Amino acid sequence: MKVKVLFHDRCFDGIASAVVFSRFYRERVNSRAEFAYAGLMHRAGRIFDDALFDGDENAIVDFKYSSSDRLTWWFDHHDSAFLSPEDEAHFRRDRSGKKFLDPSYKSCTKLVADIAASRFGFDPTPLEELVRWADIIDGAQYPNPQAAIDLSEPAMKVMLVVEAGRDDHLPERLIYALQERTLAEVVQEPPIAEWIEPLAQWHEQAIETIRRVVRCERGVAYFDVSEYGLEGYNKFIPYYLCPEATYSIGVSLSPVRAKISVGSNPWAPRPRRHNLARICERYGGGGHAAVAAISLPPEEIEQARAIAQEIARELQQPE
Ligand SMILES: [Mn+2]
Repeated sequence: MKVKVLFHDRCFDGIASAVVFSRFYRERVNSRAEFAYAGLMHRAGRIFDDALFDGDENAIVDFKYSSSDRLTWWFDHHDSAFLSPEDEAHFRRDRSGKKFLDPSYKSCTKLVADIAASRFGFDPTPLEELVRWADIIDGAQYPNPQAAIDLSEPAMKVMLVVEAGRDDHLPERLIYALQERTLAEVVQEPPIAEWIEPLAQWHEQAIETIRRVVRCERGVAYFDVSEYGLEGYNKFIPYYLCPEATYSIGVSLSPVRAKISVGSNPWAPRPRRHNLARICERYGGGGHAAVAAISLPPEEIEQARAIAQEIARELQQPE
């Protein structure tokens, strides 16, 4: 009996959702299930390949819906949860009682924990700390930008490793470890413990790189790090550098995508006035009202820059 769990990759909430789902499934559905994991990333073009759904049960957590009839469980909290109106209609018709969307949740991890508890009798108490941190991290509930880029807390070290780590087996390793042990224990275990110091130095360099290129103009922090090969950086760095900004727009480039990241500053003196998911959907992207993104093929980096500048003009305050 194999359960395939597909999760939002390079994302603390994606990993934590997979942890909670797996433990729930083992405890309340089938204790002899064997798990396999695969991360999903937003990219230009086709996201789901039917080969991904190769379990006896197939679950997606913290990521877009698929209308594949092989998909048996789905949990998401994104505003942009569907790739097409047909997918949305497919979800609305579903009567399995195993597919859930609630964009009012700050984290998908808490959505999985709450539904597993209320509908399936799961006890999420042992995972309370993980659920609480997923809500803080995905919901940007830090007291200030300094706290959002500080690495003292074990959860913040795990977030750094998840977002910036480069080992292919890392997400799976973390998903198994966090089902059994606390965040503080997991960051002291090899090989994760050895990755933290070099990644912490890389994080400091990322702050310096963004400091060099960021322009803070009329409420928008704009930065293009595509020439620096910088990706997986902490998305709160722009607000640490430009505390007055209401919005941030970043352009980055990796071998698989040119990415435009659009975010809003949780501590901004002037509140957010736009739904960023809706803006990004116009360009084929999506996300949440407060943070969203667009992915293009890497060779379309010039187009990505043009879109980023167009969105910057739309979000800037009038002079
Ligand atoms: Mn999430």
